Amino acid sequence: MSTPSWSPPDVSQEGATLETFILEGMFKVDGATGAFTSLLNQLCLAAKLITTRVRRAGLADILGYTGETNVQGERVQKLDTLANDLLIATLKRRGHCAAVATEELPEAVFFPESKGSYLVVADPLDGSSNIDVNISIGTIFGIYRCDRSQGLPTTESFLRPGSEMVAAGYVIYGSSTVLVLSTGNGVHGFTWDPSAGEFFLSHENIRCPRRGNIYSINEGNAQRWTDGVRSWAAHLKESAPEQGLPYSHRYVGSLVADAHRTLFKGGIFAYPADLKSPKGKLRLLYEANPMAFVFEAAGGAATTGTERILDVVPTQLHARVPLVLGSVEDVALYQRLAHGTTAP
Ligand code: AHM
Ligand code: MG
Repeated sequence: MSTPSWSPPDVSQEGATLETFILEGMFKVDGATGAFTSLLNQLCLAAKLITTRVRRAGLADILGYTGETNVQGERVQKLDTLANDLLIATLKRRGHCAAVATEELPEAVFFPESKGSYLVVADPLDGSSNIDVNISIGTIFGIYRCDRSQGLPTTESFLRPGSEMVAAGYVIYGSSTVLVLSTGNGVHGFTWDPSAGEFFLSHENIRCPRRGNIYSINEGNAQRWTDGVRSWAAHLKESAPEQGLPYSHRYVGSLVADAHRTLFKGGIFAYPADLKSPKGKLRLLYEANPMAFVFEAAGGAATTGTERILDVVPTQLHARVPLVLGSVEDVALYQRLAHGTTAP
């Protein structure tokens, strides 16, 4: 069975903050203007501000609901709103971000005064239902380039496949806060040091094992699954040690937490379409695409079951999609048993 395959940073990387890492990456690109670096730094600042609020949530009276309902029909938690506002305010500064679309808002937010050529998509606080009970939550983000020769971006500017992203990542507010980032070339993890007020490189070149032994799915939905998904889940519970079965089951109910574990330990996370959510539950732009980008860059895979997530062309900002991601062999097995396909 595969074991986690990242190595600790080598001595030369000790003391590398996220900002240093991003800046040194920029120096390697001929003609880089610094705009992308500056935008990543703003996202890093948003992560710092949100983690500070999350860590103080119980003390600062910002747990609980606002009394409003968001565009997804879900009750809005106070921290959801705070994280959304912080992210947008941070991205508005410096002028590199032309527009941002988030899970919390019905429409994208445009910055007409910006000359920037990047679009950001984000789930500012994923796993909201876990906020009040001290379970890991997170922020998920993706970045696209935006062609300003056509003038200001529009909502349609966001309706592009995830394969066009130039960077994506997430922040997990867990037992420590870790920011995982990919600009397409490798995936790196940075751990928040509250005493220094910095993210330090802690997981260089993360690789998702080719196969794992954990499956992650909301088993309470089993009666709503298709026969294919049920057969796949039943297979993973068979007693066949020679085939590495049965798998263990783990399900936090925060995508960032379930995906983060899957990225490091391997195995599979699945939120398939079911009778209650015929198009899947998770959002293509804010959750599925950034995670798929990270998993592919780490040597893993992400699929709807029949199509590569990063190839799906969104028809609307808040489109939902079935999401299955993890180790390449586990994802391939899912596609075969649940959908009878080997694609992609
Ligand atoms: P959220 O973005 O409103 O927090 O909802 C998304 C969450 C994911 O983090 C998680 O994977 C999923 O919803 C859990 O759903 P369920 O409770 O149906 O298992
Ligand atoms: Mg979410």
